[in-house]
Amino acid sequence: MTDAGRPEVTAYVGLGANLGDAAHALRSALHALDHTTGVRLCKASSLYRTAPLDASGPNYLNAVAEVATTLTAPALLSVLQSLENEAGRERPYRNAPRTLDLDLLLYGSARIDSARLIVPHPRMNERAFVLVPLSEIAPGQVQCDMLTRVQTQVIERLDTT
Ligand code: A4P
Ligand code: MG
Repeated sequence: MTDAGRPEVTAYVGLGANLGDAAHALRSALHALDHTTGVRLCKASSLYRTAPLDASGPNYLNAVAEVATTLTAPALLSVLQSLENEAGRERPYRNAPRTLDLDLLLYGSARIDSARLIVPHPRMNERAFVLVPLSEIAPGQVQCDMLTRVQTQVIERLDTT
């Protein structure tokens, strides 16, 4: 759903969860994003089962979504954080297992470095759980050598949608 006024910007959102019903959390987040004023869901990757990276706990489910949005990047981040909170996200320690994590990966070609938002996401290029689903829906955003650098990370595409 988008509102009139500002031009739409194409943005990419990384989704992850490894607590509770992770598949349900990711699908619910995609649905909620598409029903947020100023946000239109364009594409969603498959779900991927991934080994925790720099983290402990169960395997993650990860995915990436392409949205068209008339929201500013900080406003979009606020939407993502509200959805995390609605999913019961808790932050007991850094990289703790989570019911839902929504990261703003890219916002058009913007480069943002503020106290609460860094775009492109600073660690996205080190992570197969971002680059593989991103390359599925937006191959132009990911060069082959970027995928080569993360090829030892364990990631499995699931057949479910
Ligand atoms: N923040 C700054 N820039 C952004 C951005 N582009 N998108 C700030 C989202 N948030 C951004 O985020 C911490 C702070 O980052 C926020 O206050 C926000 O203002 P958070 O969601 O509370 O915590 P986080 O996601 O754990 O932090 P961080 O540092 O982004 O974690 P990472 O680096 O994303 O790592 N392994 C697998 N297999 N799959 C995963 O999804 N995720 C992590 C989290 C580790 N290992 C993983 C996975
Ligand atoms: Mg996060």
